[in-house]
Amino acid sequence: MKRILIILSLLGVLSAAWIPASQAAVLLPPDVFGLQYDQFRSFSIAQMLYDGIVSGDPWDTAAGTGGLDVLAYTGATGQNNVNVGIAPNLYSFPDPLAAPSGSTSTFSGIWGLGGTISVDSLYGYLQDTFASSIPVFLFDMNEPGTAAKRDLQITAEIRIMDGTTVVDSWSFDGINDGVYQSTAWATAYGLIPSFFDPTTLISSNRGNGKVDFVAYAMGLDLADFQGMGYTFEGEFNMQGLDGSFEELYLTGAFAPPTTIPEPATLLLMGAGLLIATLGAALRKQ
Ligand SMILES: [Ca+2]
Ligand SMILES: [Ca+2]
Ligand SMILES: [Ca+2]
Repeated sequence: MKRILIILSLLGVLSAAWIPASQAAVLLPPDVFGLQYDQFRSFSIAQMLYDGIVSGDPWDTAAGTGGLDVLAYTGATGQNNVNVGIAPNLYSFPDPLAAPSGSTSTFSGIWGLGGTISVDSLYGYLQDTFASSIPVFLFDMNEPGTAAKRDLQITAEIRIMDGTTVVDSWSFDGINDGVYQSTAWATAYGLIPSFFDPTTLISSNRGNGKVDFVAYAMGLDLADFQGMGYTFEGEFNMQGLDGSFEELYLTGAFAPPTTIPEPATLLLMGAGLLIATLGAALRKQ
């Protein structure tokens, strides 16, 4: 009996070790499918789903699914970032920035202002939850569909800080020069052309609280900055805000593409373009 108990308890230890401790990050498609906004690359999920570049989960899931993502900006009241991640490795971060709710069309704020987000804590959260060290941003757009209102403009900068000194930074703006210009607005488009059939316009807004854009800062890997007492902050500016509020999440659920496309991928993309062109030509007849 004692021997059976020992075997059972050993099995228990082993099976506990087999439970995945984190949810593996899903790789983003090659950069060619995204748009460059200075030092960031942004992908439209609606466009990629339409073009068949990605499909199903996790692309089609709702924003903040399962409470694994950190909320950096929202208009929903009472939201916080207490105990985010997979138990027992839970992390807490500052409350999200408060999005304006209809009364004003502009926003400006810094998440992590004053050194409230430790790089080590953010790195730990990404490692323990997604086995990743790269923060990726999810944007749930919420603009009305009319031509005058469906776009919005953004600039942003992610900074690694040593006290009040900037150690490194990544700019998101409309001038691709590696320098942050807070008023060089980059447009988040409400309508985006199909990659393979540019005459077809797809709505970026997927509705129902679903994520619309995934973006990452090129070259940002917290593994390069952990263990040094640094802090993390994100400055976000927006204008052209209409309708309800948008939401911005930080996650490790997705990870940047590791390399440039393989020759086989390029061949497939070429075939896809050829098929799309033939399809468009046939439809015109
Ligand atoms: Ca949306
Ligand atoms: Ca707008
Ligand atoms: Ca710039």
